[in-house]
Amino acid sequence: MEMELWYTEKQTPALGLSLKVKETLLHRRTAYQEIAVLDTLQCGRMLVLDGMVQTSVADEFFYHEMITHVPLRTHPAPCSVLVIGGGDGGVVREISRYPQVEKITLVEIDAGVVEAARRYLPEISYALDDPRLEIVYQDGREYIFAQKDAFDVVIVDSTEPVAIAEGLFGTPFYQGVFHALKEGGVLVAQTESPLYNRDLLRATFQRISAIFPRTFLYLCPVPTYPSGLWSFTLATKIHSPLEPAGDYLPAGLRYYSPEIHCGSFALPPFVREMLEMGIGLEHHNLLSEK
Ligand code: AG3
Repeated sequence: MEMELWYTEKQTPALGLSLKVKETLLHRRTAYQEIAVLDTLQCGRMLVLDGMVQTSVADEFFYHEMITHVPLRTHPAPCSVLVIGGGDGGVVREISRYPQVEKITLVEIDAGVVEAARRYLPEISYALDDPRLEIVYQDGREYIFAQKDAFDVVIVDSTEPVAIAEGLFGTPFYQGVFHALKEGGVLVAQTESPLYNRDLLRATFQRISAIFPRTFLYLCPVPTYPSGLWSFTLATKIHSPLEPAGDYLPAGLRYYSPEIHCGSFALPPFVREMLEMGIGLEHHNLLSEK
């Protein structure tokens, strides 16, 4: 009789996501974190960092398309793009679809994530071979402070704000990003679940909107992430994502479309209220433009 193996991420102390596992392809500890790649029956290969599901072959496209195409099409002419975190290569793959992008920089703290993705997740990581890409193995927080006026778009594809990623959710880091961005620059950061991470989401939105002239929140589903509903905070120096300026739309996308782009900024009342509670009505225009 075959033994059944299941992996459970405890998304809250009282709720878990369980997947039946065919095979554990990798399980190792690096200097930074515990890395696992599991082959699951439901979602195919899945990357798990410190016990938290980062991406699966079955549903990575929701997150990777939305964290990339929304900012890249908000900027009228993205040439130089920085990704912080993102060692699995999913965001780099989406950026590499744009012919006008000349330079992609990936700043990942843990070379172990890049190695794992190259070896076990080729459909997510293949663009790590794009000749326009430079990979820097460094803490994104240290890296950003040395950059001035260098990028059109910065994408923060981090893990949860614990341990190594904590510094990527603080005011000094976002100030660094502001200075690293060129004049028409756009920042996007993954900001967790609006259901399970309310305080973090509110605090992060508040920090970013205290630095950038314009700050927006958008949502998309990610079936394997806690609560299944995910948020992204997008901030700009000039442009509005509600009127996307980019005229290039990559072919073959599976979740992103121009209609989804605009629709994703429509916030359910419980999310709007949550943010308004934190930022006070004087900054409320940031949420209600148009
Ligand atoms: N980064 C955000 C993953 C957060 C998931 N949280 C969790 N499972 N508790 C994803 C990186 C993908 N490139």
